[in-house]
Amino acid sequence: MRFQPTLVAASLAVFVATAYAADTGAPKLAQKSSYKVGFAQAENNNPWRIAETKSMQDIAQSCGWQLVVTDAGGSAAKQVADVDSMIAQKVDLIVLPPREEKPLIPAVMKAKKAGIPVILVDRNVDQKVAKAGRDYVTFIGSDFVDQGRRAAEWLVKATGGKATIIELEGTTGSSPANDRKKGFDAVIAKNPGMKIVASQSGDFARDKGRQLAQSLLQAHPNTTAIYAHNDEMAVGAITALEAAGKTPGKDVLVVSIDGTRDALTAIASGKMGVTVQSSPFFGPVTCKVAQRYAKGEKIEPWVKVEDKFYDKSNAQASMADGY
Ligand code: GYE
Repeated sequence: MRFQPTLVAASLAVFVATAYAADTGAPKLAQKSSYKVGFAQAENNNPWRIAETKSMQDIAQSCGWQLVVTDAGGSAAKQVADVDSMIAQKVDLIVLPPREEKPLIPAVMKAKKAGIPVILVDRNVDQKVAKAGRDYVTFIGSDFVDQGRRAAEWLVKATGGKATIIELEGTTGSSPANDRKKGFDAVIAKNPGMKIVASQSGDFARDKGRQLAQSLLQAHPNTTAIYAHNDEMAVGAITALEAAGKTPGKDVLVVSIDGTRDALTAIASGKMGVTVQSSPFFGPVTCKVAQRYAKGEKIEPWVKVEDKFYDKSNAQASMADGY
């Protein structure tokens, strides 16, 4: 038989059309007075995650949720297994902060197949593969690209456009690490006097951030600024700077993202420059979105969380925002 490109194209079009016609979108949520809700936390090893888990637990009762919380302990594979067990328990709704963008997609798809709606909170999945409205309800979270941009814009001003920068990246393959890098690096690239001399992952963890900063400072002793993708690594970097005999805030400026109490304290005392807020308090907004969804409302694909900015002028007064 001769190869017939038009026939191939036509049958492909029919196949694609059928696949989409059969797809009725993210599973619905019934209107009930009580729901079994699974919250599959990625890890609970830092103040941000602990505050997020607590926010879910705090809202559970008033939202009519019987909450099942799991802790993947920093393993995407364990998080997939946790979602699996929630599906087996037939929860009504799964609230998921996907540790990494790609590995959690099969879990989202499996829940969809089982007829269980998934709301993504705090981190997103790869948008080229899974889509809000079609595969999961929505993504509730911050604009990470913008966070990185805001941190960089402050640094440009504070240094007069001249800096030798070390970047401490978050968890490899996670949406906040990817996007916080994108936003920051784009602003720096426009400033010829600013150079990122090293950029590596410290996994969003304080001690890994400290160790990484220590070795990068040895390799680049002329560093004048450190950009950490979260406050825990920034606090680790401050410890590394002090151990290296440098004065954080004077010899080396530190900028970061989150708004933890330790970061606000470091800003107030001059050891840290600024932090862009990234709120972990997802309980109330997730409850509202779930209620709207159960009513049959169309949910926007991205429920954006607005973030504040903390610097020397407001860090002390904002201490109550910290966690
Ligand atoms: O910045 C970090 C946490 O996913 C937005 O993850 C979140 C980030 C947050 O471990 O501290």
